[in-house]
Order: sequence, then structure tokens, then C-alpha cells
Amino acid sequence: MKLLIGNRNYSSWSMRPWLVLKHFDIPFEDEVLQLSGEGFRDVLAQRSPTGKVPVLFDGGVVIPETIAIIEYAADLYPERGIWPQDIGLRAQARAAAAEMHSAFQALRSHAPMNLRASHPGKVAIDTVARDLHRLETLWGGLLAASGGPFLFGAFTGADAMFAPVATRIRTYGLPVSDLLGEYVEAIYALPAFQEWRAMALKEPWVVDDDEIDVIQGRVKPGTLA
Ligand SMILES: N[C@@H](CCC(=O)N[C@@H](CS)C(=O)NCC(=O)O)C(=O)O
Repeated sequence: MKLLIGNRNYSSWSMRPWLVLKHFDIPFEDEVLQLSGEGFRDVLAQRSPTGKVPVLFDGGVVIPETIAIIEYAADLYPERGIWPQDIGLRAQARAAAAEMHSAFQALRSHAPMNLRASHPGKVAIDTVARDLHRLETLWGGLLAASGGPFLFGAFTGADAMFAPVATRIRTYGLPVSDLLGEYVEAIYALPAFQEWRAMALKEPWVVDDDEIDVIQGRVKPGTLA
């Protein structure tokens, strides 16, 4: 099984299924495709049916789309607990994952994932306030019900879906309740996350489109080391 991913520092979609495969001890290899540089979109188009990453290859099966990859892993390894066992909780976990996929646009565009960076105060809170409020309700409710440390107690596919959001909270110093702050810490303490992050911090590449100083016009494209 092979997972094609983007730069670890920036590719939030790639991180999600990678965390699932790694945390649940599913054998796989990965390959990083660049998300910047000359011709990078041509390479993506040649390697991925959607021109995007992640993509999972398993024999003749080719699966783009993060949620579909996570579901495929859950189908292959039903005993691993990628989703909660209880049918009601499983539906809630899938709903949370689907909401992550379809919403939180403000956080995604105003606070791009950038694991190596620390930019507290650079995201105007009013631009992301509604998304943060929804996180307080969604994460707060699930954590209160489960007792944590993850949304459904143990780590599940829902936490993998939200892990990049946890990094945005830390990178941009976004204001959250203590309960959500503890959840962010739990994500950072997960061994699979630490493994991903350690590799991300070693990457030399810069993706200007995901650098807040470039997006906000403080730094010219192509000038960040
Ligand atoms: N809906 C896709 C989104 C994948 C996606 O947008 N991936 C980004 C990297 S994080 C990408 O491949 N971008 C390349 C491009 O848009 O040219 C999923 O759920 O996997």
C-alpha cells in the first residue's frame, strides 16, 4: 500500500490519512510530491487522478480523497478502531469528519497549516471567529462527553481529520478554551503526529501560497528561505 502525499510542513490533507495509517499500525509506504516549484501541477496531474494529494494505491485500487482513504483503511482493518465501535458515536465521528471536509473555510484560508512556523497574532481573530466558535461547540461537546483526551476518548479518524486544525491553533496562537487547548496538546503528544512533525521540520521547501507573511503582503513571493 502506498500513500502519495504533499510536503509534510504544509499538506494538511496528506497528514490526515497518514496519521490514521501510522497510528493504527497499518503497513504502508509514502512518497512526497512537491506542492510548489516549476511544473509541480503537471507532476500531480500525472500521478493523481484528481491532480491533488493524498492518493492511496493498493494493488489496482486507486483512492483519492482523504475521507475515502480513511474509510478504506477502516474497511480493511475493522478491528483497529479507526471509528468508534458504538454505532451512534461512529455516526457522530463521521459527521465531524465530513464537517471538517466541507466547512471551516475561514480557518483553512486565513490560517494555512505551517508546522515549522510560529506566527501568533498574525491572523485577525474576527476572520476566524465563527469557525473557532464552532470548534468550541463541536470539540467541547465531544470532549466533555468522552472525557478525552481525544474527541471520542481514544484517537479515531475524526481526530486525524482535525489534527491540522490543532496545529493552526498553535501556529497562529488562536484563542481557545482550556479544554480545547488540552486537546491541541493531546494531538501534539500523539506519537504518529510527532513522527510526521519531525519529518516536516526537516523539509527545506517553502510554499509561498501557505506562508502568512507572503499572503498578507509583508514578504515578497520567492524570498523566504
Ligand atoms: N478533497 C481533497 C483535497 C486534497 C487537496 O486539496 N490537497 C492539496 C494539498 S493539501 C493539493 O493537492 N493541492 C494541489 C493543488 O491544488 O494544485 C481531499 O480530501 O483529499
